[in-house]
Amino acid sequence: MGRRTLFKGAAAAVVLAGAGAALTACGDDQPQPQGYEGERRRLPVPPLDEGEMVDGERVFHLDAGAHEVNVLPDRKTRVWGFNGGHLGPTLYMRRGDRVRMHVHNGLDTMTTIHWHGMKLPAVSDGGPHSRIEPGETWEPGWTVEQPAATLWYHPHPHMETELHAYRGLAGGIVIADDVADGLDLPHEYGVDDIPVVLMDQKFNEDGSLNEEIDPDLGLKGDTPTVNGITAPTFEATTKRLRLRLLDAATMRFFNLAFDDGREFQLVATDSGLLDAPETLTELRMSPGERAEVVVELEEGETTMLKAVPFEENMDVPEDEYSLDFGLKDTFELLEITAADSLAEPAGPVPEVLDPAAAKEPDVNGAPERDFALNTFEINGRTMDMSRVDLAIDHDGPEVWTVTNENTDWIHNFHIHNSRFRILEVKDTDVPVPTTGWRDTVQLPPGATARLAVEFGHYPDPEWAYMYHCHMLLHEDSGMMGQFVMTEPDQEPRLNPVAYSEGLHEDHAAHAH
Ligand SMILES: [Cu+2]
Repeated sequence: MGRRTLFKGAAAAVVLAGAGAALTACGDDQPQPQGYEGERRRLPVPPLDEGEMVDGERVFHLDAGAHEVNVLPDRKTRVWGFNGGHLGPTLYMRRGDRVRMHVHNGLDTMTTIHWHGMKLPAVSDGGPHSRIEPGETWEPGWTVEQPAATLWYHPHPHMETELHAYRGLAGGIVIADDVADGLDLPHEYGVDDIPVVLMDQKFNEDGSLNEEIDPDLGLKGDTPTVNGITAPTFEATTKRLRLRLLDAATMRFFNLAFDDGREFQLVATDSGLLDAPETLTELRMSPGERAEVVVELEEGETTMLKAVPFEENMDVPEDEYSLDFGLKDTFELLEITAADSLAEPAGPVPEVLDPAAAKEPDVNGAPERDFALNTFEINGRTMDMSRVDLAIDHDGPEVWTVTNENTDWIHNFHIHNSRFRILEVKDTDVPVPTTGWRDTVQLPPGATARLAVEFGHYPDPEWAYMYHCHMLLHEDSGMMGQFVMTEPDQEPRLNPVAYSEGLHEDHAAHAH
């Protein structure tokens, strides 16, 4: 077990506490969110963008920019988003589609946009190498070769991901396929199939975002937002709702439940449908994760989706020297009111969803790799854009064993261009969610997770994919590494343009 994590905040607090002042570092310090007084506002539903079919490609246009919006009911906040608003449209694409993105950077600073959860060539992945300078347009393309799922897109610039994501540069992606379309699950977007983008922020008196990055907790906020506003309400017109939940917060884990403790059905995790639904009353999510849940409503009733405390605080010690990750916070997130008359579903939620999802990868003889996360390092190193940490020269699965060596910090672990099954989580009593196909795993202090990982196979020795902690302060502080997919016995050789000067027109992703 690793050493106890040392961090600047605690050291400072100890010095200041000399005269016996009370410390309030711990979880009973419930933040008072802003913008939750008064009447609730209607939940904004991001527009569904199906792209435009051009020469056999599904073509999307995203224009990143800054905008003044009412995140809070009574004050304007300057935020970032795509195509004229806060956050971005929900992109709709189908398995088998060839897609092409036109991502224009209308901001005054460089950023990158990553397609989280997508299997695709590294040159199109949108990691920190794929710089989009102000005024430039990046045009990656790929073929969607994976099952129906809820993915998302978000910024990934080197050491600045947290701030860019905090400002709101994020949106959802719905991948559809025939399996998902054939199921009797809600799928009318905005009516009974609802994106729920969870974030948290801090606001100054004048409504502007408080962008002070705490050295230990980054931009963890005190005010949660859903689809970009505080205190939303959604009026349901159907008896059954599908919520596509996304933890798009920079640092915050959410334990989601309804205020009346009602059961709901988990039907999909990060990478797509489960083979069979799972009945839950609480759902734990960490930054970057998605989950699709189905909830049943009675006519005329009201229920509230809440963030409720992680009872065991995810094994983070509750003393004045440990960080308060907000795991004991309670928030009222999304009110759902049911109309007096609700459309009935055709039948019960199907007992079988995607039978193919039950099949685990055969990892007999698969290569094994170990990753030790400790404060801001993975295997004793912080991120270096010019260093390839590992090369994968085959198209089979691998077993990755990931350990959180910190005894009082939580982490999670996300792998680009992949999906995985969690074979085992050990050395913890925390109930880590393990069902289904995922691209992100939660790691309580001391825990080890064994993952059977399947990668998209797009050999290219010049472009790297990332693996990292998705708590964005941790990622920005170096808790990230790079892997390259190669042909057998091929040496990785990162394109120097990709990490020194940025990606320019003549190096655009069209090559693939
Ligand atoms: Cu972390």
